[in-house]
Amino acid sequence: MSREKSKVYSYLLESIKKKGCIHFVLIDPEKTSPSEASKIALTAENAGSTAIMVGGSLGVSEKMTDEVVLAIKRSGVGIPVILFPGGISGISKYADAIWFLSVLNTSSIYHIIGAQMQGAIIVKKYGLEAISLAYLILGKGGAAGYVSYSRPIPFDHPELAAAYALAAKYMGFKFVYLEGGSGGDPVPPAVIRLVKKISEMPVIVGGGIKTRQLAYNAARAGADGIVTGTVIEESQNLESILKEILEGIQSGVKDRTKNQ
Ligand code: 1GP
Repeated sequence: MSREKSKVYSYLLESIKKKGCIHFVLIDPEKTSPSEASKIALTAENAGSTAIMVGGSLGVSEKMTDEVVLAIKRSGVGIPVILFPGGISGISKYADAIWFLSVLNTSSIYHIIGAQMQGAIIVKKYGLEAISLAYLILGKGGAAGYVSYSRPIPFDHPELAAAYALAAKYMGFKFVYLEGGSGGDPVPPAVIRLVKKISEMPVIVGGGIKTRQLAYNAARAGADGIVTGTVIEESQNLESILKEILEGIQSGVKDRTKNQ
């Protein structure tokens, strides 16, 4: 993709409008080699995923990020590559855009604005499109919650997540991300539903979505985007797991519309 201002952002919004809920594959450069990454990205594009996210919480250097993004780009993948950085070493000049994220429910100022201040200048230098993302960590929080000094929002308090999302909207964030923690328990539908209802923001959900049913549940509850990482990394049959997740999303959207 060319580096027009807001190009990826507009593409995401249009895709959400068209599909009701979009799918992102998350590739962690610490767990996935460049050649595996390009295979995953090509398969995801063919299956109907909207974009590829690249990032991880631990052990990811800029070189590793560059190598994975470059391999994806060189294999001819046409959908955008969006960085999902766990820190300032997760920024690659070869990506199309970056989730410019702030962990709103952390107890550490560094994870709200410190890393962002250091990274902003690199993002500008590389000419990356920055898409602001309010990152909320829920449930057990996983590695992302631990490394970012978060106070994860309990799953049985959806009103807290909704209040954060509304604040994020008033602060001008473009997207909100509900993170259950990689490989953990997925964010419950009741949380997604309330966040969407109260904030009316584009809501992305990730963490622990491993089956058609879980993708269905999140899409039906109103998620605008669903991220899957672990299940793709661990899969022996990429085509079939991607097909399952995409089918779950589509039928969740269908049933959501039916019941409105
Ligand atoms: C992690 O939400 C993402 O940041 C994806 O989680 O690896 O469990 O799919 P999974």
